[in-house]
Amino acid sequence: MTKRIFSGAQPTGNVHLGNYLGALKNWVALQHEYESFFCIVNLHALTIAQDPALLIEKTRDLARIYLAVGIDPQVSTIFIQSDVHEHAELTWVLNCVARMSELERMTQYKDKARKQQENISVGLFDYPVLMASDILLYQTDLVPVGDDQRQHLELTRDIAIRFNRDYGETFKAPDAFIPKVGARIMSLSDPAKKMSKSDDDPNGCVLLMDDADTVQKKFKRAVTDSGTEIRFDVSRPAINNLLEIYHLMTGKTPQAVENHFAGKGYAQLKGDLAESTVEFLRPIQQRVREINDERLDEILDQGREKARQIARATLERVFHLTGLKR
Ligand code: ATP
Ligand code: LTN
Repeated sequence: MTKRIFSGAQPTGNVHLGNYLGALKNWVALQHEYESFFCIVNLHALTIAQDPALLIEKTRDLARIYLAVGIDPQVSTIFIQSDVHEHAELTWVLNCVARMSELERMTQYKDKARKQQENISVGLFDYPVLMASDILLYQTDLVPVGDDQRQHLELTRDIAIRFNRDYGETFKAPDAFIPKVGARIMSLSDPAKKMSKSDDDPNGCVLLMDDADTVQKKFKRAVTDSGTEIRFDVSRPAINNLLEIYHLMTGKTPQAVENHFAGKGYAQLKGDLAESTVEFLRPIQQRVREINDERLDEILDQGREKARQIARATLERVFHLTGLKR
């Protein structure tokens, strides 16, 4: 049987190079080998305050990005999380399987809670259980994500295994697919932090929809390390990050990248990086503009129906085994 992949992104901000290189790029590459489900996780977005009208808009924008980067709706299912009620329903059941102590250990929760202090929603705490429900509903084999999601995937496996043990074999325990290169693209303004939409400094993060001037400006301002040699070196995280992005943008091998920059300076690296990124983004931005609203609705409607069918079957079994339904 064809194996399945499931992944998702939150419609909370603008998609950046980190999201693309760590996750979306691999979704596109894997979609022809696997039966694929790509979700816009708007329930997750609600874990921090959102403007309702803007959330609707961002949800559709993210769907356009999925299509523009190359997710093919003929082979992959694209849908909105809140369109499939089973996600919320399974979350309740799995809330009764997950342990407080497990969730308290989640580093993403700890980081986000530290930033919000006063108004940490229960939803933010419960975020990983909702994510486990997303994945487990579809009997997923593989979950392509960035490195920051590793711990959530381990929790998902633990929840699946515990449910199966306590109630009977139901869920597949999924594996994470985390790329060797690109799983953790760092901020251009602080290479100790990951590139993130929620970063206070907008210059750290190159957005897929940034225009050419903005891309150039952001790379120009990128911090660098001491030393002048341009080569891959993990002990010089700023240059390493820029080279990693260049390698992924151009498809040149690391050796070819080093040869290209041998004897050259940082200004050249930043200029070339900006140029290849602008070239890379141009067709994506063009496609975003071309996607028409009706076609988008059609794709999301079809996605919802396909996703529901599978989600319903899993939830039926869960309700049956837990005594929620005869
Ligand atoms: P952000 O921190 O940018 O707000 P997020 O993790 O909250 O991102 P999502 O849109 O839900 O945002 O993430 C989509 C995917 O992008 C996930 O698989 C995540 O692991 C990946 N990702 C996020 N940031 C990076 C990064 N800097 N490098 C590589 N992958 C990343
Ligand atoms: N937590 C993920 C987004 C997400 C996800 C999922 C990823 C929600 N549900 C299911 C893969 C599979 C993040 O990247 N922030």
